[in-house]
Amino acid sequence: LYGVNGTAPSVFPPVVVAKQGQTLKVRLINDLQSVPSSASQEHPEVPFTNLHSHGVLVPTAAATDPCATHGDNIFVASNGPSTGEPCKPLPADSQHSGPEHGPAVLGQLQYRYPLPHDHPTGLFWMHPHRHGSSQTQVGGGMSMLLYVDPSQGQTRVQRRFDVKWLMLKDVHLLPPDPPSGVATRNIKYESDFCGRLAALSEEEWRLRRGTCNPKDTDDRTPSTGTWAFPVSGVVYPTITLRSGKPQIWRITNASADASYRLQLVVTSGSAASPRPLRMRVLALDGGTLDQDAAQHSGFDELVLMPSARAELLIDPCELEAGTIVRSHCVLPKSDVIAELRTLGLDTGDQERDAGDHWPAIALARVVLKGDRTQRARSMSPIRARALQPDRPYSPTPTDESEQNTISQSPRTETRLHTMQPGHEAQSATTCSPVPLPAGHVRVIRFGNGLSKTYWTHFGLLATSSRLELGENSVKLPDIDKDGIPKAGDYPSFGAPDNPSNLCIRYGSVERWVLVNDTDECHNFHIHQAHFRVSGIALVEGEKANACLGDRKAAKQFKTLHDNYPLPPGSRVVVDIPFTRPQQIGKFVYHCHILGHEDKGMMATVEVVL
Ligand SMILES: [Cu+2]
Repeated sequence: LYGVNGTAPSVFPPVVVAKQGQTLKVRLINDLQSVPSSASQEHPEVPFTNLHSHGVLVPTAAATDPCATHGDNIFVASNGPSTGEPCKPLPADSQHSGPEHGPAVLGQLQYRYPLPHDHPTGLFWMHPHRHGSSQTQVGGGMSMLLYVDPSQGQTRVQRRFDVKWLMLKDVHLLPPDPPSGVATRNIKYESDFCGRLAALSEEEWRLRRGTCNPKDTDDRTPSTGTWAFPVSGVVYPTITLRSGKPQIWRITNASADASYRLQLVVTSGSAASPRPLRMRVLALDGGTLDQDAAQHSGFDELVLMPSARAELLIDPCELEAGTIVRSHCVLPKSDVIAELRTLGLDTGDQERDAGDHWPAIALARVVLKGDRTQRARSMSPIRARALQPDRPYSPTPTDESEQNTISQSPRTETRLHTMQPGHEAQSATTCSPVPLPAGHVRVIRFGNGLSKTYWTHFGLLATSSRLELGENSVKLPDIDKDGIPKAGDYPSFGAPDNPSNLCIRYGSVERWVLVNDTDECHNFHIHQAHFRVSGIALVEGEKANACLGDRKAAKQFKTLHDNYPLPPGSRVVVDIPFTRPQQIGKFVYHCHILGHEDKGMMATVEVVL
């Protein structure tokens, strides 16, 4: 749980809203207590923690002195309060960690995040990023939202809407441990705790309001605990839309591991099966959709893997809750009652015992207020632009003609972002980029164990190949001939001389092919960078691609993402510009299912001049 500026720690701490060009200064106070081992389900909690600003393009600025001010540097951690001094470096031999963790301190950590003037506006978030503890700490509730507003503040269009923050984070609550009295979260919970995924009757949905019990017993206080799915800290809240006042929902999946498959359904009226409403998506994962994409972004359901975010336009007229006559909308006289649900999601094939099985939960009651006056309102088109500043951010364009080569062009040919004063990044070079073989692109393979025995092994294997990109195919002739590597061939984070730790020249735009060699979904994330998706190849079958949801259409989007779902067996081609001076330094790329990240599905990137 986080407390901010003196507020009590909460599952839903205050939202930080910053403007482009502003500098955010954060003091991290580590009040984590060691959990007694009798109450812990796995191992005693070692209270190392730190902070990461997800999706935010600021320098890592790893200070040599761990007590000095850092940028978005995850290679430093605090090991709890210090007596006397606000910050005291821990000797290297007492850090209980390998060199991959970086230095640690007792006491406070200082962070400084200078947002560039052209930083993308949108929804981001902050959470701890200590390798090995990420799942426990984020899953226990440690996260908060960060929104970047245009530098001139909210536009007139934005003020037309009511903004709702919907922070989704599941918490598994156990009864208090009798000897210690500590209420703990069972960190070994099973994703099928509430039973395997199946279609629910309306009667069963009523038993799933905000929580589910083990295998759906009616016992409200079972000894094995309750699994709660609060929305912004409240279990099954009511969200009310005043008539004629549309809302923007800013939704974040801040769960450590759980995926959501959101649907908004009308439950009032006499229909036996409720009707889904089309949701308008304006932004995904910190990237505003372009106008054309937003116009066609009517989604019946929206899949959010861990750390995914979406901004939705919730207008009763757009939702087809009203009657439309000649581009005017008339709301019904009486209220329409709807429900925001997650339909549940398999991230792997149940029959092959792969992946996780996230439950169906009724998340919130939604009241669309009626209009007794039956006034006809003129309808305005969807404006994703409403989320953007007047002068929009324009990313460095990638070279469309260079389909099969990474564009490691001379730096003079790549438009670089200018450095603003005070945004200096780390410049000490510790690696030198090794060019890929001629005509090759970088390939990142996601791997894990092939049997239950090796299930805890997760890793990333960086390699390279020529690329043959078709309409719906991604062929890698240099590696496809060799088949899928053995489970042990995917190095885990911290492995010595890890070939997946990359060294990249500042100024390059790299094309990466993300290859999911496993039977379950992963969610690719890279720090300090936004990327564009330029090709997707999927294995056949709707079930296999559940975690992609309606993003199947998203490959035409020009949107810059900081996350992207990788269905089992999929290949996703992304172009990543390393053209911002803030990117110089060392950071990580990883799967954002934090159980996978903690088990090693992460590697480093170092960008050098
Ligand atoms: Cu994963």
